[in-house]
Amino acid sequence: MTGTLLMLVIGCGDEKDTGFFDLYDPTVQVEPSDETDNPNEPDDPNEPGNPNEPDNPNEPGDPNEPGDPNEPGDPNEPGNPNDTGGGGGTNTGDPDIDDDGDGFSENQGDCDDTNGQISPDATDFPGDGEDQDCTGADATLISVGLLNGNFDLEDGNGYPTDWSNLGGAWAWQEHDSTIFIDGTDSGGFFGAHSPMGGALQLWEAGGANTSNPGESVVYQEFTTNANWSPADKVFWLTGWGLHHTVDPLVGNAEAYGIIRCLDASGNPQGDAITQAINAQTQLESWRNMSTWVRCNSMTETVQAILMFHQVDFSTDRGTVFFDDVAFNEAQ
Ligand SMILES: [Ca+2]
Ligand SMILES: [Ca+2]
Ligand SMILES: [Ca+2]
Ligand SMILES: [Ca+2]
Repeated sequence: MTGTLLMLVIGCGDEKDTGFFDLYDPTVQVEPSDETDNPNEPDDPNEPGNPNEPDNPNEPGDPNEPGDPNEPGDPNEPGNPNDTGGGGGTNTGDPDIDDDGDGFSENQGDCDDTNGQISPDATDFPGDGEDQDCTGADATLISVGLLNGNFDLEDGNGYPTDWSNLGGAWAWQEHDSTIFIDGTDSGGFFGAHSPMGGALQLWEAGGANTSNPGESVVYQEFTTNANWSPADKVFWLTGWGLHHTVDPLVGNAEAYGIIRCLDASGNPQGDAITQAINAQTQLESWRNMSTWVRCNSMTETVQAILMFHQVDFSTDRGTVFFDDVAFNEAQ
């Protein structure tokens, strides 16, 4: 709104004052820019540099005149602390200059001062062979301690062992033998994931989750202790999701994974959501899902969450299966 208004104001001004910048100012003496330079006359901002005249911060650098901190760098002139080197944009080689503009010079820990995506503040994506955060090595993923991520263990009530169920929503484990539809127990529609084990089944809460209507949720959480803290760490949640012709997702029903960072009072300090399984997702085909987030310094607890979400209780329906979920921190 403000931007639109500003543009309108500028537009009106331009229309009314078209000639403003052309007004003649008798106090400014402008010499023609195409005349031959004269070593004895005052400097001219529009003419090429002259080695014998005083330096001018507005004209291109001259290889033989002293460096000017405000002009673009010249490869042959004496060192200029603010220039970007001959041609600009490449590394000057000066370890005290932040050449790529990421906030760190070499002496401040930038291990690649020609790449603004690499610095001590960058996120190091694990397993890509690149050390984006300048620790000296590519990040690796270390388990946070997620249990029963393959959903092969269930408690006496048929719920997945070690997972908490939030708000009375409907979410629990099913073994493939109980949902198998073609009469054999050799894999069925679970395919590559848990052909003989369990998977998490989530479906619509239909309002049964009174604290978060429309959500069916299971989660595990990890809280600061004497040996570990989630503060300032990057977490990755990965897993597989599937829906099937038996009870496909319809309407705006969808399911996804979430990482949520919480402070000591339970207030959100950042989160991230994976790709969703929804009505448009190919049926009977496991989809790989992943996301990552850097929890901030206030974070005391981090949660790995799997959710089925409805917007409209009457039209958003179906069943989603999750399997082989992992929750890691990057180190
Ligand atoms: Ca830098
Ligand atoms: Ca850099
Ligand atoms: Ca990396
Ligand atoms: Ca690293």
